Amino acid sequence: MEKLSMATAIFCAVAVAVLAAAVGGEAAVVEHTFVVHEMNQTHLCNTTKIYVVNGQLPGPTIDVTDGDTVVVHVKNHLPHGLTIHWHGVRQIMSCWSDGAGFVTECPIPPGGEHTYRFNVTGQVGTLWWHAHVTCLRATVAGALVIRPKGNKYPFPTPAKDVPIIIGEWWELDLVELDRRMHDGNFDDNPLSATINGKLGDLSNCSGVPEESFVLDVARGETYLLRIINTALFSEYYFKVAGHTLTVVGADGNYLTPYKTDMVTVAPGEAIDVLMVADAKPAHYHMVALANQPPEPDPQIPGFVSRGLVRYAGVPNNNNGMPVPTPLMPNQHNTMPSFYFHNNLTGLAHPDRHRVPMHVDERLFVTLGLGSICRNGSKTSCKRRRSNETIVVATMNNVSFHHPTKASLLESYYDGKPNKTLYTEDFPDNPPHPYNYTDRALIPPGPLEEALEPTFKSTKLRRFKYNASIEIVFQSTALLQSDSNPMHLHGYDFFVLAQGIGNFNPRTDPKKFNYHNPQLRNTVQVPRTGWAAVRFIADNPGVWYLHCHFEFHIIMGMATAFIVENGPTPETSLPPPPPEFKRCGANGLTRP
Ligand SMILES: *[C@@H]1O[C@H](CO)[C@@H](O)[C@H](O)[C@H]1NC(C)=O
Ligand SMILES: *[C@@H]1O[C@H](CO)[C@@H](O)[C@H](O)[C@H]1NC(C)=O
Ligand SMILES: *[C@@H]1O[C@H](CO)[C@@H](O)[C@H](O)[C@H]1NC(C)=O
Ligand SMILES: *[C@@H]1O[C@H](CO)[C@@H](O)[C@H](O)[C@H]1NC(C)=O
Ligand SMILES: *[C@@H]1O[C@H](CO)[C@@H](O)[C@H](O)[C@H]1NC(C)=O
Ligand SMILES: *[C@@H]1O[C@H](CO)[C@@H](O)[C@H](O)[C@H]1NC(C)=O
Ligand SMILES: *[C@@H]1O[C@H](CO)[C@@H](O)[C@H](O)[C@H]1NC(C)=O
Ligand SMILES: *[C@@H]1O[C@H](CO)[C@@H](O)[C@H](O)[C@H]1NC(C)=O
Ligand SMILES: *[C@@H]1O[C@H](CO)[C@@H](O)[C@H](O)[C@H]1NC(C)=O
Ligand SMILES: *[C@@H]1O[C@H](CO)[C@@H](O)[C@H](O)[C@H]1NC(C)=O
Ligand SMILES: *[C@@H]1O[C@H](CO)[C@@H](O)[C@H](O)[C@H]1NC(C)=O
Ligand SMILES: [Cu+2]
Repeated sequence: MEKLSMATAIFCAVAVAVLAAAVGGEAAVVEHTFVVHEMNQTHLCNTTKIYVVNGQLPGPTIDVTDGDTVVVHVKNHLPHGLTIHWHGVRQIMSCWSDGAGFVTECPIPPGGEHTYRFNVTGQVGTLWWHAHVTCLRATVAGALVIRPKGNKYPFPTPAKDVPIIIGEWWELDLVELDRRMHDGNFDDNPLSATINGKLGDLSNCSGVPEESFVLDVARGETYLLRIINTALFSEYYFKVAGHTLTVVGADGNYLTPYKTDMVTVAPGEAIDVLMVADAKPAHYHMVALANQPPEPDPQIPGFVSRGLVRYAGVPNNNNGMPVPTPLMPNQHNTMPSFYFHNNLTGLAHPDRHRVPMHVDERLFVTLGLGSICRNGSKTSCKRRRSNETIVVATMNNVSFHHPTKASLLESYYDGKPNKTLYTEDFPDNPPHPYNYTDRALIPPGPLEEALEPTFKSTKLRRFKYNASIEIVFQSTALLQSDSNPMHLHGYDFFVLAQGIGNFNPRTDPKKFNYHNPQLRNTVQVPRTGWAAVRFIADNPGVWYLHCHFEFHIIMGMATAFIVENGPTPETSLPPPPPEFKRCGANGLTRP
């Protein structure tokens, strides 16, 4: 019976685009049904239970035009609570549809459903969607493609566009993974990287290689690759042998075309590149390789997935010739990521995208790790990776305590801020300045012991409507020297500059690019470096700000911004839409 209804539901889960206006009208309503369910999949001789939408991995692509309305009916057939976040969608005046678990809504209960409804306005390019509770987003994720009105691109219209979703294959159950990470256990790793769900032929079991993602091309045609990193763990280097890539967009905004042989994509980022099939007709490998800081940082296995670009008319054996594989950087060299991101600039901005020149609120935010005592003691326990501590992550020495029974937005909106749920004292600066990028902060030290004690709490920061906000993020070397892909919900920010080492407030602002900075929803704050961003707080609501490395967000590298209402109804957050389901006593939405 249950099986039957599931099959029916999946069968019916097709996208329906209804033209809202008559012939020639522009805005459409694009409607999907997402059935989220368990499925078995076998890789590397092992059958694993995974969580997917409509039987697909990666999940279905939502394909819309700028100005459309998106309606997604999510049916939760999992034994766990679930929310879906529309990553990068500005959600102007529709914070209620953001889908961030315990931030904008409580999870949809097992067997429950929820309708998300939002407009996509003034954005074009690639965004994506993913589960925003626990680690389910490793497989509950897909692309959200936004086409320009009239299909008018600022570059030659590509023959075809192809999502390239770089992810990971986990053998461990993702809910169990989440439980272990909450408990401070970070010993689990994925088995392989994936490209569009395929592990690729560099992985095999008993000599039988895994399937590779294949991109079929015709010579002379231009392809728009929409490269999205949905991985929980790593930033990736991506290359195609024998081909140059031209970066033309990121996070739903155009960029000044930038030619390169390699793209770097951190978790949370979406990078649009053009690839012209202008090489000698043959087969070519594409490679996605995870990078990581070198020792003394803790090491994880190197993850890689290899795919194939296959020209039409070339026989399967590639005419007996070896298939060229791109030469990848050393996985421990993180500088190519810095150079890549630092080379990107925005394409001339229309008026509404003008860089704010004044600053009302200035935040300097350090990103690092710390530890809390396992036994609940505030201060006394053995530090330095002893089993008496749980390693956590911090922003300005606050480790975010995720609510588990209520949502921040509902609490704020109801106007009776429950002080036991959150406070509004997220600090604008780190409490004690120190040499943030000193390598001697990485164990075995010796400097970390005094700095690692920290606390868990739910500290938010409130902003007036229309305030101009500058944030300088500083990646530290405290306990480890990872980069941090920082993602803000509900906004795009201008990335004014980035640098290696400690931010210098006297000299570094002179490097700010006010002319054509990139507009992003995720900024890859370089390893032991900084990035400066600015935005106008013109979208009221409660917006999650967090690192998109899953282990960092679980460890507490997060906060949320409250943006107050403006003076008029048009500048104020409307009441929850009729479909919105309030949080019940058990921390799940009421039926
Ligand atoms: C997956 O496989 C397990 C073990 O064989 C089985 O019990 C379970 O019903 C399967 N799940 C699905 C969704 O097919
Ligand atoms: C989306 O746009 C339509 C048409 O402009 C408008 O009526 C509707 O209120 C908007 N919906 C949301 C959720 O903002
Ligand atoms: C298969 O995966 C499960 C976890 O899903 C793991 O416990 C088991 O050890 C794996 N078996 C092999 C042969 O790798
Ligand atoms: C299978 O994988 C192993 C270990 O990665 C590798 O040494 C071997 O060459 C692979 N075999 C095949 C047939 O690809
Ligand atoms: C742009 O990339 C090149 C090649 O990696 C690098 O040499 C150069 O320093 C980068 N430019 C900037 C401004 O970082
Ligand atoms: C926690 O452990 C430390 C050191 O072992 C001990 O000094 C402290 O009293 C304990 N605190 C609590 C609340 O149990
Ligand atoms: C910590 O490790 C020590 C020695 O390995 C062991 O005796 C002790 O029981 C452990 N404590 C906890 C809280 O796990
Ligand atoms: C405030 O929130 C806490 C934690 O969710 C809850 O235990 C408590 O009952 C709430 N208090 C009020 C007055 O709503
Ligand atoms: C901070 O640490 C770095 C790396 O260890 C070192 O090169 C630099 O001189 C230190 N800066 C200061 C101000 O001490
Ligand atoms: C964080 O705060 C704790 C408690 O005040 C302090 O011991 C620790 O040194 C601080 N760490 C940092 C990085 O500021
Ligand atoms: C927002 O701020 C700008 C610049 O300070 C000002 O010109 C504008 O009138 C403000 N808009 C609103 C709605 O407050
Ligand atoms: Cu991080």
